[in-house]
Amino acid sequence: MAKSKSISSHQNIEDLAFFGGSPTFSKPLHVGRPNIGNRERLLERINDALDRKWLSNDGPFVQELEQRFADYAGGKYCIAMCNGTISLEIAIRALGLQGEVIVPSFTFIATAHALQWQKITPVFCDIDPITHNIDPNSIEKLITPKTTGILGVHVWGRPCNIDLLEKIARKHDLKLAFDASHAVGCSHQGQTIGNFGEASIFSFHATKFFNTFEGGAVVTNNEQLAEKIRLMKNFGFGPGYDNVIYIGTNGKMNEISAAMGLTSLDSINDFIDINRQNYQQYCQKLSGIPGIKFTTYNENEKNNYQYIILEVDDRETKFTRDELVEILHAENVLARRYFFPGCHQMEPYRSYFPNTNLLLPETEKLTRKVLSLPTGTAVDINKINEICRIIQLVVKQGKKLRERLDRENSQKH
Ligand code: T4K
Repeated sequence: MAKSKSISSHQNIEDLAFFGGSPTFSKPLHVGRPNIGNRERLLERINDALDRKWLSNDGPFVQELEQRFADYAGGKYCIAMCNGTISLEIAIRALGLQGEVIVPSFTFIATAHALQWQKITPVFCDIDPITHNIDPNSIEKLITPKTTGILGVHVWGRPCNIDLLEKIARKHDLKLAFDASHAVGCSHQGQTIGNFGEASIFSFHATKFFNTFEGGAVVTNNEQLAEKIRLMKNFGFGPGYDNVIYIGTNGKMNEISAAMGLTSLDSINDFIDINRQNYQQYCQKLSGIPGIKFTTYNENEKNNYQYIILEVDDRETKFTRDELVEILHAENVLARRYFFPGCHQMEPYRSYFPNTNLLLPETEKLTRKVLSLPTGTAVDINKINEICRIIQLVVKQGKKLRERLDRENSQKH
């Protein structure tokens, strides 16, 4: 675990770096700092690949990773690819989705773009404010004769309401797939997350707790779908040489990424343990603070605890989420506003569907409240305590903070 360097404990609002005090941390604490497993083992694997002179195109490390990840994610087949976005695009295409697909707006922009890139209209659905996931009760009114599928997202690794989504998909004869980018290592009702829907798509980006530098995968129990995806990610090449049998693209994962993936898999339980300890510490320090809602994980399921998520209710705290983010940034805590402002408020969707915000009241509210704090191997218990101390201080002295912020704002104008 990283050694703590800081630390200046602020006692008063005036001590905050935002108002000219010295920052709590001398170096930035990032959200999404990559986990690096056993470096020697990684370099050994990279050396193996260099010695073999087999660097890409379904190499031995990619094959091993696919096997191990399929077991880990709980599906029969895993197709590793160069990133999560291409994995989404290829899965969507292989599933034959077209026309309109229902998807939450509260997700990373890649989920929506993967549809629009293929001229499929993402029809944005509102979320359940408790789970932050697509609200099954809002789906049916969005279904039209053009709807071909539902793409759920397991936001923060907490599973969607899979049972209800399956029911709706069956009733309306729609394909159901999941963007499981956040959900490596998670379960739903005791079953690993790769078991649900037609396919689950994972991201192994550097910012995810399990990473392959860049990378992603589709996991499915459907053999034909898996074969189609394999063709598509490799230019449509069938067996033998010069044998193109399908339209395809280049979605291949390289051997260095797979070496990182295998090394990350070796340490995945350690990564999760660290995330869990961090989560428990944050939970202990931040639960019960007025106006700050701490997002919890269901302890009866497997979780990766990779996101530490707060909601700021500015009616109680007297400061807004954005003000808190600025205050934290000044202290070198680079909190993030995932997923602000929601896909529907980003281009091209904002121009295509200018009134979608009216249909997404819960998404609109959440995108103004939510923030994500640093975790993983980048922090330790002392750093977490200091981060929480800043939050506790600004909440406790909220009235004073509001007055000072208002004073500074009025001087600026
Ligand atoms: N679906 C969902 C639900 C997703 O969350 C994502 C990706 C995807 C699909 C698409 O999967 P990929 O095609 O990416 O595999 C980041 C990631 O780039 C993105 O992968 C991720 N979601 C998203 C939630 O976060 P940004 O724009 O926030 O990245 P950036 O550059 O601001 O980095 C985030 C933080 O991480 C910074 O504080 C710096 C730190 N960082 C980043 C990198 C790359 C490091 O410390 N080291 C690094 O190597 O999107």
